[in-house]
Amino acid sequence: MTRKVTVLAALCMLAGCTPAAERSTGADSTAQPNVAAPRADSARRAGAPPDTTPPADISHGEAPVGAPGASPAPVSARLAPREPGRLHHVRMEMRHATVEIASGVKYAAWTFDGKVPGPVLRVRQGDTVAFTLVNKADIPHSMDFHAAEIAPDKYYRNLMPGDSIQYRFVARVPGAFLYHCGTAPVAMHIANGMYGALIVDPPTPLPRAEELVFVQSEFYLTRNRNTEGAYMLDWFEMLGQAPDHVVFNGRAAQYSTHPIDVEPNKLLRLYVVNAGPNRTSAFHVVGGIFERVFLDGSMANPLRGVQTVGVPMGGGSIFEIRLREAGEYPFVSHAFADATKGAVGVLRAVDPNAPATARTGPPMQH
Ligand SMILES: [Cu+2]
Repeated sequence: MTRKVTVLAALCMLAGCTPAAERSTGADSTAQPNVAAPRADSARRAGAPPDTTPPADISHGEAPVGAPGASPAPVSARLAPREPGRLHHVRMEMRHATVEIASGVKYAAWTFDGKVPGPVLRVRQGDTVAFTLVNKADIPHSMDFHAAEIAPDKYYRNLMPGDSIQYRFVARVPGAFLYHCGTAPVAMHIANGMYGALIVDPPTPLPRAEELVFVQSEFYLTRNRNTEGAYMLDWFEMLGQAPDHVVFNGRAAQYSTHPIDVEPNKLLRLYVVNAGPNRTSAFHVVGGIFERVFLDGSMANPLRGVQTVGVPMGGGSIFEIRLREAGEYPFVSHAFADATKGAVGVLRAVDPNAPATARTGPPMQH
């Protein structure tokens, strides 16, 4: 038991979190029972009310919605076409980097290629991935490709600082797959930002569509920031599964403040991968019904005509939908605590032939 606590404390120090003994004497110890009092730095805490005052003038407007013509989001959700060829050389560096996870909120992340999530990869069923992984961080890390069928003890092993590994695998199964660092404790490495999506297309192309990719994940923040002003992982909040931010593509509500323009009635295909580590994504588009859903990426028996589909941690589903008229359509995790914490965005269906003044309809009320 003592050793367990010691190991946990060491891991905690590694992650910069606050040990339990310190927390019990911290600022929150004076909080009244049964009162969800925001902490001192409440502006970025999940316990604080959302800063939509007045609320966004849109149903399900859990975050401010950008004006027409808003600049693109910090991370593009557009899924790029696959590179030609059947052999894909992929090189990734694992390094620690400060990233922005919500407006004005910096986080000391562990990353693939300096980004959270890591780069989106795309291949076709039967393609070979020639992978090189380099550890530029000062602690061990590794890689676990859900799209691969290979022996973990050979290929997913820990790389010490400065080490690298090279191997190949064939992407035999189509789908929307997670990749993540698999170094123990895995929850720590995922919660710190080490994940991404690998899309494997079927050999017969799916119908032509506008394609977007969303990786959902969570952040659990320490009370204090490091010398660079960045928050770190609070290990105990992570164990308690109470994130401060739940995000698509690494930043809370970025597609609400920067809606994604699409066309009415055009087929959309959304690849939704959930890195977690703890929260299921109850993926839903307000004002739409999914025509088809490839549940957890399976091409065998798509669901047809469904409203909300759970994407589990470590899973990825492919959603096809058409937005029937011009307007703003929020997409959310229908676990609304998580939407409030940032798992929300807006698809803005804009008729390319409509005058700019007619591009948004009247707000709906529920
Ligand atoms: Cu790692």
